[in-house]
Amino acid sequence: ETSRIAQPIGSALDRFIKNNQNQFQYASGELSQILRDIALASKVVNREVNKAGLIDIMGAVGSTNMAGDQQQKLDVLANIRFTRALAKGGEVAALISEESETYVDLNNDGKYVIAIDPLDGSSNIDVNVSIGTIFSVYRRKSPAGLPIQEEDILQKGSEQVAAGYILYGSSTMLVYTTGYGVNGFTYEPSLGEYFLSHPDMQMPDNGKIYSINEGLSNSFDTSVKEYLNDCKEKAFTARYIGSLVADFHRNLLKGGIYIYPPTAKDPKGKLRLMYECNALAFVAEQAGGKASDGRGGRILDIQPTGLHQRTPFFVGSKHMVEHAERFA
Ligand code: AHM
Ligand code: MG
Repeated sequence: ETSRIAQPIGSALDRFIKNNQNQFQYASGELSQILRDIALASKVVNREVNKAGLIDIMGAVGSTNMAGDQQQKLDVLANIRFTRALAKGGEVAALISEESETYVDLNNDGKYVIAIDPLDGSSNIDVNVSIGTIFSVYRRKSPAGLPIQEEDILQKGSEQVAAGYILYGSSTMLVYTTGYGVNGFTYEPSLGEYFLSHPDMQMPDNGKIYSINEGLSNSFDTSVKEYLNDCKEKAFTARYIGSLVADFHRNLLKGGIYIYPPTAKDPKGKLRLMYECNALAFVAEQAGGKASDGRGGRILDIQPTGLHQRTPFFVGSKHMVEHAERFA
């Protein structure tokens, strides 16, 4: 039984996960547990993100410690929170993170591999602008019990069994897919729970928003420049937060396209295939949208060759991405 189960708006995340467990290709509560662990860590990170502006003040007020406890940077802290939460349950064999040079070995008996960008858009923390966490869940290929292999880590996005993001915005939201549509949950801080607020999310096929760092346009390919001219001729709306999760989320709800093309500084684009692009590509496709490298190559079909590999990223409303590709 793998059909979509209608859930009433307002379902608590835990109940939702439990009720949908029968959709998972590999039975067992393991994937459910991973999703719960990610949700739990995100609540801790959310609390820390909300206090970000107070850290210096509180630090000064409470600074009796002459040894000088160094305040950890929030992105480092978020990495620790998610790693700990995912290590605890034993389901995860290895974790790869934008914050770590190589993969982190967790438990050889675990059946899953996680890729995560614990706190994306971190340059936005100090200015009180939305930031996010992005995650992908893969099933390992080698048998559990053995040390983790390269083939377990370097999997294509099309092999994700779950993916999603947390947006720390004016509300905090968790949006994820296990391959049966996309559901969005809003965090209720006083209850400490996520509740289903956006069931079966669908990205509009078309939109009028384009999101790109146009300040870099001198070094864009002609095709991208021409597409941007087309957007202006149509008097589209330019919106760029500079936090991928927030830009993506807005376009998911309203219809739009996000582009990070090759630039002089980043000839392959800036964004990382395994921590940023794959998860959002999976969510986009599950919501009826599209994600490509801008030249007709599906993001989810790229075979990664390195952990921190980058790719040009065109993601959003299906017709907009297809139209942008026509200029290439
Ligand atoms: P980060 O992983 O160092 O935070 O960089 C990723 C961020 C994305 O959230 C955002 O879309 C992009 O970088 C913005 O880059 P730019 O400032 O070049 O426009
Ligand atoms: Mg990032």
